[in-house]
Amino acid sequence: MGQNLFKKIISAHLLSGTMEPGSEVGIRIDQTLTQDALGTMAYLQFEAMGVPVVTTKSVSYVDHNTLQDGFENADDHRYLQTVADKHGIKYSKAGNGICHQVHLERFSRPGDTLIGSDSHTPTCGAVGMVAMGVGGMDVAVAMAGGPFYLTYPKILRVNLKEKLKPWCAAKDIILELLKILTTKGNVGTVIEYGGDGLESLTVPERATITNMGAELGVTTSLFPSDEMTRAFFKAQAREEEWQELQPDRDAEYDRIIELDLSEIVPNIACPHSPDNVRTVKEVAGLEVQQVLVGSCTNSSYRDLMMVAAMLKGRKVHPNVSFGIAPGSKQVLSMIAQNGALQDMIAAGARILESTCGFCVGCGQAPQTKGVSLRSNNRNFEGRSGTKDGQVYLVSPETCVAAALTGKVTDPRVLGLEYPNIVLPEVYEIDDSMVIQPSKDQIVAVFRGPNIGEPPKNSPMPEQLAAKVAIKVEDKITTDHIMPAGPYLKYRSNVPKYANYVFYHVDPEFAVKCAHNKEQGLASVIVAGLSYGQGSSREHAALCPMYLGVRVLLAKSVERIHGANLTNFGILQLTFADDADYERIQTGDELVVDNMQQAIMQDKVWVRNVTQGYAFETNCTLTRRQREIVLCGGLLNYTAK
Ligand code: MIC
Ligand code: SF4
Repeated sequence: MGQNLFKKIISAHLLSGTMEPGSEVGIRIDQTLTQDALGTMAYLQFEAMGVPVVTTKSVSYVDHNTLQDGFENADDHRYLQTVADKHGIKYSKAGNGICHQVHLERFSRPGDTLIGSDSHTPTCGAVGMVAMGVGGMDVAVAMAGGPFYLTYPKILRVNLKEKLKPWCAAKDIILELLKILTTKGNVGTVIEYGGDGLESLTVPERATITNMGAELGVTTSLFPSDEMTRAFFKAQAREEEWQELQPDRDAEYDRIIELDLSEIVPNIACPHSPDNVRTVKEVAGLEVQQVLVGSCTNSSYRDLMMVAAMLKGRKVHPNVSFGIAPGSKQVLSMIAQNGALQDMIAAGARILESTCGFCVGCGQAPQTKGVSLRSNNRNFEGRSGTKDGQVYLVSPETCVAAALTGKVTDPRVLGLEYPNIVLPEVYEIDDSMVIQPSKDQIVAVFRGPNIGEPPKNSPMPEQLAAKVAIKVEDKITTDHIMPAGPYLKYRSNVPKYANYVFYHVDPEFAVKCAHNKEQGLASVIVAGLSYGQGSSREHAALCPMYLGVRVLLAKSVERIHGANLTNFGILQLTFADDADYERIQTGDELVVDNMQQAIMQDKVWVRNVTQGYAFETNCTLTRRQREIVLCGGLLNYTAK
């Protein structure tokens, strides 16, 4: 049997382990990326490792929070620039664009491995890279030359056939897959796309699909590197970095799904989950108050040319606020030069900065109960900044249809001529907003008062006594655990940010943990299925750790969040019997005895002292991960 593409790339980077589903492999990392909201912690951790210059091709982006409402944000940016300069990291200034869009354009390379402290890092899988979202600590270790460990996944092949009909977009393909596979239960899977349908899908369209693999919860998604990829590299003046990469014809897969592109119709993910997908036709007629095009999912040159062509000579509906955030300076500059930007402005669109902005709740919060149609990838409750905001996820085509009519509208019924968007043969190349590092060891790293030390955990005690501080249900996202938006500016200040853990779920959470601490008890989080979906933000582990959380008891845990918990020394256990989830209550006091021994078993017994019973839990960590947890996290483990 031949090899699939994932296996080919991993075997070229394999440092330890066997490539079998479920076993841990260590791999060499070629490239890393970070963004401002999670970069500061990654670089503070990197500094703590004492390595002078990174061993990887690394880029530090500023794209998430550029509002600079107060000194914190600007201070963080200056810290990032100086620390990058000193340690050999390229620095992409605010305004240069969204990390995944820029990385795809300027740094991606078929066959390379990339990890990034952002869950949408798999976007670069569009050009045949193995690109994965991880916690900042893992990025720090890779930059220092250490291996990256992952559980070898199962490979799901998605065979695409035929081609999309007019007005049906790449976004509709990935929404269709979300309908089929949902956001739950795909941990430990990698998606490889193949089939004749590839021929008609351009690199930016492929990137929309790999980008939202993050919402499926898969480890990564990848496309082969073919002639379409070559054309993209040529147009980016980087043809020499291209190489062809295909799976073997008789490659092995764990599962195969067929998807007929000609049957895909405009789709819409309804509040409050990316897998709550219906057809646009089913939701048509709903009044819309806000439309936003942008984010790392849909802000490419192709997308914005489509938007401009649909807007040309028309006006945005009087009741709609329509914002457009181009994905990168390259995109913005090109649409400015070819007149497309003017068509947007004339139609009444609001031109926003080339950043994540609205997507991460930095501005553009919708009105009370407002319906907002967006081209991005997440519509978790409250993420927009308005708790009762109703966010729907759609293609740029469907966005414009709503912006013009004021209602959810299937773009096929608008009666417009379908624009023929031709991708440029040459993109505008100007990398002047990427600052090359001096690697000068005497550079003074700027540290504003908002930047603290990364807190360390203590080793796991031999007898762990803890109290359940919160019990939550299924599909708790990292946005529930560690809200972004207005609190983003505290990302470098853990003691301050920790006050907001579970802020919108139980505002008393931090206080309860502090109370447990006073009584000499650790805290426990109890959760349902798919705990920790969404963002890679390690603060969702780091801040609970700071508050004294030592154990997560859940029905299941998502990959990146699970890895972050281990990195910060929080033990994750899953219920052997769901009935035990039902029985346990907030405030219950729990005990795990003989931790050194207990943690090395696949079954760990937990005593519920309050209710007077003991129950069994599963521990699925690898031996290395168990040792990390015992040490109280990766920093302690590495030091040891
Ligand atoms: C997101 O889309 O949720 C973010 C903001 O990009 C996060 C990173 C973060 O929390 O800073 C992600 O996806 O990892
Ligand atoms: Fe930025 Fe949104 Fe993409 Fe996250 S999902 S990287 S916030 S654009």
